[in-house]
Amino acid sequence: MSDPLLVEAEPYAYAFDPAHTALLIIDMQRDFVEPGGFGETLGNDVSLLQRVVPPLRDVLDATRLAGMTVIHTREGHLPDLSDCPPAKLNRGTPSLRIGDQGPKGRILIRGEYGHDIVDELAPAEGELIIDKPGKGAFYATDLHRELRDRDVHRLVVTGVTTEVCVHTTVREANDRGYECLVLSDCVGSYFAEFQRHGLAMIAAQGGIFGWVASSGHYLKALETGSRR
Ligand code: C5J
Repeated sequence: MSDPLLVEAEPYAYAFDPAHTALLIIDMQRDFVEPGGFGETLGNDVSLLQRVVPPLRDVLDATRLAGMTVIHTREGHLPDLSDCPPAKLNRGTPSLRIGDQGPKGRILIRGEYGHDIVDELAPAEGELIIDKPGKGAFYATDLHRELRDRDVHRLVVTGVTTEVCVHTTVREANDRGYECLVLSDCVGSYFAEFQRHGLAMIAAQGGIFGWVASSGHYLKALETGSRR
């Protein structure tokens, strides 16, 4: 095995071997990032999430160039809603509920335009897409098996939202033995304080859930690797 690449990170440097590491892009779907989708029906300002797209695009390009595994997730439900618990369906007072017709199709329903990933980050041929009914990417999906099949033990985690699907997935991954690096400018929240505290919670206590670094530090490590 070659020497691992080192990323300057909190709480200390994150070491990874690109051959055993995947970039995980969580729920960069129109339903969360663009107006007229699930995020907006909950009363959120979606422009805050759009900031994530340019740095994440750079990370995606460099990760593909490095030949690493790239995995995309999408949160959503079957058209008959049989995989959507009533607790999720009936929660709160959104302007439209999951399954209702919105400007981008039925809200958070698989196969609808709004459910798909934004154009800038569209999956390339051969990249795995995990459709998940929950907030965590491991719940009711094949993600753990797919990662084991690829001999992947480390995850570079990006996407939205920081305190919901990113956090849930990092916690699930951590409990399954994965070492997660979260890229601070490639994850986004509708709430500035949740973004700040969500990131702090991951790296606190010696990295209780994982590591946090900027995309610049991750890209620098990949560049160093390609010059070896
Ligand atoms: C939410 C997500 N926020 N992808 N989903 O409901 O974080």
